[in-house]
Amino acid sequence: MQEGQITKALSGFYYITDDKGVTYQTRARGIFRKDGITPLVGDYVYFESDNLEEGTLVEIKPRKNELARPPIANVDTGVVVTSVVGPNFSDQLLDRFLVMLEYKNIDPIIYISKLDVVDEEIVEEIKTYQAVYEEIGYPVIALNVKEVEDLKEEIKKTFKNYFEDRLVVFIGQSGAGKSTLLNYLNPEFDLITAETSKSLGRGKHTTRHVELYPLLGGLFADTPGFSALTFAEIEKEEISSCFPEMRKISSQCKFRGCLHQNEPKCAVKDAVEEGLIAKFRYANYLQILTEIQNRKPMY
Ligand SMILES: Nc1nc2c(ncn2[C@@H]2O[C@H](COP(=O)(O)OP(=O)(O)OP(=O)(O)O)[C@@H](O)[C@H]2O)c(=O)[nH]1
Ligand SMILES: [Mg+2]
Ligand SMILES: [Zn+2]
Repeated sequence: MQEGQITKALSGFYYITDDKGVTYQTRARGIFRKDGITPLVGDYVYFESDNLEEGTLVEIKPRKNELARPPIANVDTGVVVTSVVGPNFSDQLLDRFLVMLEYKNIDPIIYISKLDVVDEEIVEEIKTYQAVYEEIGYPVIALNVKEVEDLKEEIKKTFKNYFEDRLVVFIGQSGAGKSTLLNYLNPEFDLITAETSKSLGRGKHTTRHVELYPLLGGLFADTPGFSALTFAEIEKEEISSCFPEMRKISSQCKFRGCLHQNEPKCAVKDAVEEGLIAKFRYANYLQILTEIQNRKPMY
C-alpha cells in the first residue's frame, strides 16, 4: 500500500502526492460514498496504484481538523486576508474568521491588503487595530508599501517564517486579495485573480476548486472567498474560549460556565471596563453569542 496526501480534488478524482513529490490520479473506493465519508484535500491517505492515472484511494488517516468551507483537512495555519477597501475593513467579519480558526485549532495570521490605495487616516486606524490583535497574540502583517516589486519582496521575507512544514489556508471575503497575495509569493502559481477573470469574462468568484501548492517548505491552499460564516457546530459555552484574551481570564469569573453576558462578578466584563479587553472584541463576542442563543434547536 502507498501513502500520500490529497493535494487536489476535481470532478470526482483525487490527486494524491507522495513524499517523493509524485502525484497520482485516483478515485475513491465505493465504500466511502456508502459510509457518507468524503475524502478532503489535505487528508493523509493510503492508496493503490500501478500507474499515474488509475489509482484507488483506499483509506483516510485520522484528521487533525477539517473545514467545511473551504473543504480541507489537517490545516495548521489560517491567513485571514482582509482588505481595507473593496471590500472595506470589518472587525466583525475578521473576528468571525478568527473564531472559526480558533475553534478548529488553526493558528491565525492576519494579513491586511490594499493599504497602498487608502488615505493616511485609514492607515492610522488599521494601526490601532493591529496593536489590539498583536496584544492578543495574533501576528498581523500590514505592509504599507507602494511599489509592487518592493511589496513582493517584503511579503516573501515576512511570510517565510510562518510556512515551513505547515498546511496554510488563505481565507477571507471575495475580492480581499487572497489570489493576489499567493501570486506575489510565487508568480509561478499564476492563479486567477479578479483582474484576469474580468478579461476571461468570469463572474465574481474567481477561484473554483481547492488545490494545495508547495511553497517555502509548506503547502498552501487558495480558496474561494466567502462572506457568510455560521457557527452551526459551536455551543454558546465554547465561544469565549475562541477569544484568547477571554480564555485567559474566564476562570476568574464568579460563576462556572459564565457567558460574560449578564452575570455578576464577571472577570471578562471587568476587563472590558478597565480597557484590558477591547470593546469592539467584546461586542463581536456578544453578537456571536446572541446569534447562537437565538439559533433554532436542531433535531
Ligand atoms: N492596490 C491593491 N490591489 C490589490 C491588492 N491585493 C489585491 N488587490 C486587487 O483586488 C482585486 C481582488 O483580488 P483577488 O486576489 O482576486 O481576490 P480574492 O480574495 O482571491 O477573491 P476570490 O477569489 O473571489 O475569493 C484584484 O483586482 C487585485 O488586483 C493590494 O494589496 N493592493
Ligand atoms: Mg481568488
Ligand atoms: Zn464572565
